Amino acid sequence: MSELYQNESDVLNERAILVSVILPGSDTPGGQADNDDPLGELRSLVQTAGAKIAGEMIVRRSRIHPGLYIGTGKAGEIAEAVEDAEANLVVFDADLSPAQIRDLEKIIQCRVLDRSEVILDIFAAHARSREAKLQVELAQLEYTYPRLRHMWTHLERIAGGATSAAASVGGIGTRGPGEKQLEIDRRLVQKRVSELKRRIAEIDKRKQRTIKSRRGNFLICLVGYTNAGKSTLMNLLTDAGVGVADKLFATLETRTRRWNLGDGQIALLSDTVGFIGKLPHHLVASFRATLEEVIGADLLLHVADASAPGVEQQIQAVKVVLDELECGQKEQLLLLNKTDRIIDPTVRTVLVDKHPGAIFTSASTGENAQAVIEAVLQKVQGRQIRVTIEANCANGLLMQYIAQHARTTDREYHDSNVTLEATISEQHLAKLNAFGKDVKIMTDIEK
Ligand SMILES: Nc1nc2c(ncn2[C@@H]2O[C@H](COP(=O)(O)OP(=O)(O)OP(=O)(O)O)[C@@H](O)[C@H]2O)c(=O)[nH]1
Ligand SMILES: [Mg+2]
Repeated sequence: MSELYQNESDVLNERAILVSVILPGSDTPGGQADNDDPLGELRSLVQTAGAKIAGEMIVRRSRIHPGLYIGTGKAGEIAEAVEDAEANLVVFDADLSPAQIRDLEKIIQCRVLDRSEVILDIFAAHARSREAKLQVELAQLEYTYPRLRHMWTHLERIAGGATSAAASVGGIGTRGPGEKQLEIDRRLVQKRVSELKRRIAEIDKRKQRTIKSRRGNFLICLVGYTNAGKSTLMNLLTDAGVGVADKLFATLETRTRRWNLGDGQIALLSDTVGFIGKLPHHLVASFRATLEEVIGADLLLHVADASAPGVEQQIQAVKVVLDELECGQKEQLLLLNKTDRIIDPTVRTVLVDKHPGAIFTSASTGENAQAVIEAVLQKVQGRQIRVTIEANCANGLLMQYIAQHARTTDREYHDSNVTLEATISEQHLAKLNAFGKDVKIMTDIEK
């Protein structure tokens, strides 16, 4: 295979064979999202990471082989497929242990990557902000490093000097800061991990402060499977000018914009990193700071690609991640997006039955944008309550909050205080309480 590495462009021309292992009773092998096309998602991931698909294999097994993940015979078949297709990479739609990868590479005689390594590689290529870069570096050191380390020494043996060329120009699983650490001693890596954790925690704290300073605003977060159309919807709803791409994980950072809902209501809308099935637990943890907005949100807009054959599995995968973030019980609206792509009308009927409260949208044609605004407005305004508010006029922030969020029907001044008869939503009322002794609320005239 060394002739494949003759020059840089050859090295970049990665040709991958995809392997999915299906076990009995597992409907969603390896975290893929579509039973009719078990390798559909891995294919998109690998293409997004920049490799060409040279072949695909589906392996059915009664159980996982503890040493190799698949049996020796199957590993031999993959080795043959690699040779026939002139591939230089094999990607498994599962998470493999470093030892499994090492042993598979011995038989297959080329690089073997697992699903998480491909995802991390995409994250590394897409990370722009300092925060995202630190998070990717941490995740790579914790996950990829033990694998890369053995891979390097091993590949040096099987491919001669070829891998150093591969390292210098990059390939899937070698991009990002992880590769720089390869020569560094494990102890230094541990030191770097602690340093990264400390810096991420600092950013996290700053973020928490920003979120707190937005107290009084209604925070809405777009969440959903990667490529569902979150950023496109954000642009449609707020003219945000956020980057959109037909790639997985186009967005790696949260962006927040003011959203004028009309009727005097302003909310904040955040776009977030997309979710994916079977994201390794610590990867979710690394990106927790990025998802801080989700944790602090008052309402989640769950965007799903209604035209994707695996939409139900994608919706479930998002729910699993939300539960992991302890946000599963938050107020939510499901937006079934990309309706312009649905050709078969029964698809809609089935979705309506399954998700009665959902809104069908198309971020491309603008279908139902108004319906989304109205549904959100209802949530923002919540149940309106009539109250009597006694407030200290000297507290400017408090007066401003009342002016923005309460509808006053009557007011009476006495000394430095004002007594207002007003209508206010439950959420805003709860936040009004946070102004402490400067405000007294009487809800005895609740409707
Ligand atoms: N046909 C159609 N395409 C859409 C629609 N919404 C988004 N897209 C396309 O789908 C692709 C992904 O859209 P994004 O808005 O980047 O998706 P995202 O959910 O932000 O994805 P990540 O940031 O990668 O998680 C882009 O090519 C969009 O143009 C829609 O309603 N209809
Ligand atoms: Mg996006």
